[in-house]
Amino acid sequence: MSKRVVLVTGGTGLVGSGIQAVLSDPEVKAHHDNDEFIFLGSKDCDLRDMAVCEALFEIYHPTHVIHLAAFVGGLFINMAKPVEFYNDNLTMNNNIIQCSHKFGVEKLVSCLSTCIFPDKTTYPIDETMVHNGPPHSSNFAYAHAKRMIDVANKAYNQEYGCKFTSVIPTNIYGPHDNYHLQNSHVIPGLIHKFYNAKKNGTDMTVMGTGAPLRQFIYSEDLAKLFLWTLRDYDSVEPIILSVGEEEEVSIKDVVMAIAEAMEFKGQITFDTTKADGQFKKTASNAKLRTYLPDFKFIDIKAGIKKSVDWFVANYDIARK
Ligand code: NAP
Ligand code: GFB
Repeated sequence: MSKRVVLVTGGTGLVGSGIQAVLSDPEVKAHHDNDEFIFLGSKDCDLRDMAVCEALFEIYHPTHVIHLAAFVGGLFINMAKPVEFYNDNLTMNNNIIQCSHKFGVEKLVSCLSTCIFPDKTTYPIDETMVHNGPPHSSNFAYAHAKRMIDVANKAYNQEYGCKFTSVIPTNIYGPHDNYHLQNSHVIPGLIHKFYNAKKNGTDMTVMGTGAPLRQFIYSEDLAKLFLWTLRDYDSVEPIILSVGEEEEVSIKDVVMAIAEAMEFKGQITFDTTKADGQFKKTASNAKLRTYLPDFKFIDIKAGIKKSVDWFVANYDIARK
């Protein structure tokens, strides 16, 4: 079989680092002996610039693309920067999709998110519901930009027969996350805050009520599912990549797990004047289970312990 060149945009981030990590496992690597992976970050190329994007495809002539690159952040930056979430993501996604078609990419796997589903919905959410109504107001711009990936995939498939598909991860966490105190997602944001509180001997104030519910997938579990999607998932329809509904936890559960992993002994209070965002976005992984009934996800407490330990050991190099 001829060599495959797999371009991974956003390859230096949380998910991209997870893919790099799992590919160092000989068992996983054995499935990809014929694949050359190229992991790119924004310093290699600003994908918002079509000319830069085309030059990138001219250099590498990828046969496959895993498109992770995005303007990404948690609830609070989503509320503060809707224009960037809309413009940057729509532009990057369109550039990658157009270049993938122009340069004859055999398969493109892009990334949606369980936060893009309609806010008013029945539960559990499944893949058929992506466009069934407006998303939650807290991240409407990001959600609409991401939904256009699905629209574009179907347009290119209908007109040109392109094998462009997408996955819908739930909230992701793990090593190499973005730990920025204001802009990050909840788990890395709290890990950093607990680290500072422990170091300074202060108490902890957590934003929100702690009541919202979330499903969290460990980055390296997601990475294995991304590689499976690249190899064996051939539908244009998106597929949710998440732990099961029964794994849903509250933000308060996450706070306690991080405090335990960090051996934090101070007081923990909740600032209920701060936003909670979506109360729940419970997603079904039934479609994934029809393909991979026995896939094992790491337990959330074990995953949080690994994430905390990584941050403490790598504080100086962590993105924050
Ligand atoms: P991340 O850690 O913030 O990484 C983002 C990646 O995109 C980085 O490699 C970054 O490069 C790159 N990037 C950003 N702007 C770019 C630009 N203008 N040109 C080229 N590259 C650019 O994000 P992540 O959490 O790994 O997210 C990966 C994908 O998963 C995204 O599509 C995101 O929407 C999706 N997702 C994430 C979550 C989550 O909870 N994290 C949940 C669902 C879906 P630099 O490192 O050089 O900045
Ligand atoms: O990860 P997060 O920001 O995103 O989680 P969402 C927000 C929830 O965690 C809210 C609480 O209930 C917050 O009140 N929280 C507590 C914190 N402490 C913190 C903290 O220090 N930082 C943050 N960020 N939250 C996002 C979408 O929604 O889901 C994004 O806005 C993205 O677009 C992501 O797709 C996966 O799960 O609420």
